[in-house]
Amino acid sequence: MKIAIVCYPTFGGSGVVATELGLALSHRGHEVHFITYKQPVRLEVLNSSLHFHEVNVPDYPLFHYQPYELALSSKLVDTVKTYGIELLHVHYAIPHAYAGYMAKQMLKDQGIDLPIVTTLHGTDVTLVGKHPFYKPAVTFSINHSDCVTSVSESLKQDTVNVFEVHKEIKVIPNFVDFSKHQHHDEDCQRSLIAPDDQKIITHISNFRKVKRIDDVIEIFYRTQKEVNAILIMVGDGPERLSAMETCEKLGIENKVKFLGKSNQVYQILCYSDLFILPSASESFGLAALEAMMMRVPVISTNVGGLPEVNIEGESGYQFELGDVEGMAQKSIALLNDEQKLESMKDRAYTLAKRFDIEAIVNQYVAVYKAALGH
Ligand code: GMT
Repeated sequence: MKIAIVCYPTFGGSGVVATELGLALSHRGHEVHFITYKQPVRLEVLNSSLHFHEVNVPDYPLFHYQPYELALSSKLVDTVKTYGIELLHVHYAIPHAYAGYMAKQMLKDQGIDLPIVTTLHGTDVTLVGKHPFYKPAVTFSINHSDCVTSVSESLKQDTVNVFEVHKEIKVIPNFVDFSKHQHHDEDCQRSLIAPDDQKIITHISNFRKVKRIDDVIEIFYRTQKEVNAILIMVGDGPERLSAMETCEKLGIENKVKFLGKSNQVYQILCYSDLFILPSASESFGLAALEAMMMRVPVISTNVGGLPEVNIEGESGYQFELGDVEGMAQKSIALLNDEQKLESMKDRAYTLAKRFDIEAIVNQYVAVYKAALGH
């Protein structure tokens, strides 16, 4: 198949999923075309079955807001015609599903049928999409997609609750690639980061309000009083600066390392002992799954799709939103119990295998075939 993928090219989960899916499809012999404003961060190699087409939005002084959707839909039309694209897969409804619909209509005018698969990722429904300014357009683009998928049962339910959806939503969970990333103790170089007797706690996110960065710091603050530990903060976003200030106020700035955006998340997870994700909302929690794949147990809230990924008492523990004391106490207990920690690391790894890319890519291919009427 010749497939065009539209996604955000940044470090966010939806972009990562879209890119890894495209890579896997190209390995299976499909021709994949990424169409977005920048080369996706995980798309390192381009070849005859893996293309990138940049969407340019020239600045024009008349416009207060530059019309990205317009440029994207025009680029889609051009690319579909030039390369004979058979199907469009858009990740994140806003504005991609809308631009996809416009492209589909323009192509229809020229006698070309382009089926659209829309994958909902989370904040496009639970946060941004339900805003009254966007809701009618998002509802419309969901209902006019040929197939709609969501990354968890929880997100499917949220979508049905928020929008008047007439389309069936198929749940296809996010995935990880075990063939690319394996935990090998000998490759971890843990000793470069911390001495043997020090535990390593990690948090990875885009540092938005929804990630409850204050809770991450508070959980660590309480934990480090009882356990010799450091906290590694990976990612960047609006809450980073105030989190750094809080660490200074609490006198733990030497124990908290802010690494910023990193291409080395698997390397960092490899030497981590515990992953913290106290989010206020999380449709799936790809970062938690990536941690589990690297044998890192997860302390998380029980919101959204997190209970579908992090299994209570097995791969980690779940708490009510804001229960920093509960999360700290469980972190302390687990990090102080070497045997329990080791068995939970093993179980986290085993449970991550439910989301191995091999099985999940087949589900997307089946959806593509259905959209194409095969
Ligand atoms: O977490 C974010 O804010 C980024 C966002 C994105 O679009 O990249 O993540 C969403 O999609 C991910 C991939 O499907 C999910 O794993 C995240 O749980 C989801 N984030 C939220 O629902 C807050």
